[in-house]
Amino acid sequence: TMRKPLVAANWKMNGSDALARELTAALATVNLVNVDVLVCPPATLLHTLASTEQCLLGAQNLSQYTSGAYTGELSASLLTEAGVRFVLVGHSERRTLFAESDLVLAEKMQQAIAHGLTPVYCIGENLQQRQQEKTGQVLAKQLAAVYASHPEFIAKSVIAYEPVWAIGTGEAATPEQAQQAHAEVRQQLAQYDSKAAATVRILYGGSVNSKNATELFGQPDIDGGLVGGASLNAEEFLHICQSAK
Ligand code: G2H
Repeated sequence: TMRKPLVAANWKMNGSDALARELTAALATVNLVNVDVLVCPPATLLHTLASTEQCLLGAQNLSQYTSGAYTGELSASLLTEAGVRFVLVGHSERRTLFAESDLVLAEKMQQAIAHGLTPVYCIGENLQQRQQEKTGQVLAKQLAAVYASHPEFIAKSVIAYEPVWAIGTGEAATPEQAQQAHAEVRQQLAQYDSKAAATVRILYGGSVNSKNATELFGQPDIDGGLVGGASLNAEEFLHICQSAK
C-alpha cells in the first residue's frame, strides 16, 4: 500500500525513565524499515527519547494557545523545541475526563499544524452511541469539527479511530468492526479532500495487543495502531510494531 504503517505508543500517565531506555534498547535490536514507530510518553520523559533514532517522538496533548499566562500548559513551540514531531489531539480521555470540546480540539489542531507538528486526531464512539447505531454520525461530527473548515489539514494529519468501549477494556473491536469504521472515516474525509483521504493514515486504537495486532493491521483501511496498555511492555510493543507491514 502507498500508506506506510505507523504504530504509536500512548503511555498515558505511566512509564518511567527506565522504560524509555528499555524501549529504545529493544527497538535498536530490530530493523523496522517498513513501519514508522512513534512513542508518546509523558512530557517529562520526552528528553530521554528525544535523541534516539529508534522512534519518532510525540506528545500526548498540547495547549490551544500560542504562549502566555497558562500555568501548567505546553505550547506547540515548546514541544517542537523538545524534539516532538507528533501530538495526540482529542484522545477520548481528554474529551471526557478533561472536557475538551470539539471547538477546543479544532484550535489545538490549528496550533499543531501551524507549528509543523503532525496531529494524531483521535475520534470514536462510546458504547451507547454504538448500540444506538450512531457510530457513523459521531465520527462524521468529530471529523467535521476540524476538517470541514480546514480540508487542507487532512494531508497533514494522522487519524486514530478509538472506539471508547474498547479503550483499556481488553475488548478490542473485531477486525470487521474496525475495518468498517475506518472505511467510514475515509469516506467521510473524501467529502473534504478525496486525494488526501486516500493517503491519510488511519490508526486503530483500543486494547491492541500482540495477539490481535496482525489481524487488525491486515485490514485494508487500517494503517497501524495507537497502543496504550500493551505499549508499557517493551517486548510486547516490539511485537506489535513487527505486526505492521
Ligand atoms: C486507547 C489506547 C491507546 P489501550 O486509549 O490510546 O489504550 O490500548 O490501553 O486501550
